[in-house]
Amino acid sequence: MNQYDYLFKFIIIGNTSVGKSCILSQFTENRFKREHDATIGVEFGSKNIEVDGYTIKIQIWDTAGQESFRSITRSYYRGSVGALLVYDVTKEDSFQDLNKWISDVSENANKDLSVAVLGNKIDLDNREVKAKDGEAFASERNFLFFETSALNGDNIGEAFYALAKHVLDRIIEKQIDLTDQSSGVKVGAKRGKQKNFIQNQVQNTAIESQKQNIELDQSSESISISKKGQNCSC
Ligand SMILES: Nc1nc2c(ncn2[C@@H]2O[C@H](COP(=O)(O)OP(=O)(O)OP(=O)(O)O)[C@@H](O)[C@H]2O)c(=O)[nH]1
Ligand SMILES: [Mg+2]
Repeated sequence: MNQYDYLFKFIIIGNTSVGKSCILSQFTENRFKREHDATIGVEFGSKNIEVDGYTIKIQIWDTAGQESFRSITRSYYRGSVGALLVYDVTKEDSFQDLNKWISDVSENANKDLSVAVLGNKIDLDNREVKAKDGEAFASERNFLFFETSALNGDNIGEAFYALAKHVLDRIIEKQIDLTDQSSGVKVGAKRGKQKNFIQNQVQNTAIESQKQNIELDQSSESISISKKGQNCSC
């Protein structure tokens, strides 16, 4: 049963071996894998979180970073409302390649995608990318920014939460068309029930006030009749 208010579809993209699959498994199962089993095509995970009193189901598509899978993974961009763009802080080239991933996103994904840039593997000592460079890159483009470790879980939950909140705020500000099938957002049964409840309340209030108007009309009619009667008897 889809007991959530909204479902958000997110994609994780970035060079091979930056830790995308580990970020997913750390977020969904609090699990870390030492070995690199390169993702073939795409893998999938999901988790419910609470944001500002809303239950959000995050559906995550973890894509393969290897070049040979690019044409397959590109087809998963469309219909996403959020993207986690990952680089490895110990690999300068994975940071430089973010531009490649961004042009891929702008060619294939929804125009108003919410994006979070994640500099991963901060538990390692051999850093090549400074935090301030990652931060500047993200803020120039109005993207969220986090430095993370899929190994010990640092900032993983926070990054997903912030991206979900960014999307939720856009929904509340009516910047996302929820009737658009490819928006990357689905309204869940929980939200539907609340909406029906509110609609019923509004309808009941309208019926109630109509009833009161009829009673008022009837009583004013009876007043005018009795007045007429009075007039007649005069
Ligand atoms: N120390 C450290 N190692 C990490 C971290 N995240 C991932 N790794 C390691 O990096 C390697 C690659 O991780 P994956 O999650 O498989 O990488 P990926 O980005 O999914 O790679 P593709 O599926 O090929 O695109 C693995 O050996 C992980 O154990 C991290 O935060 N810290
Ligand atoms: Mg992977």
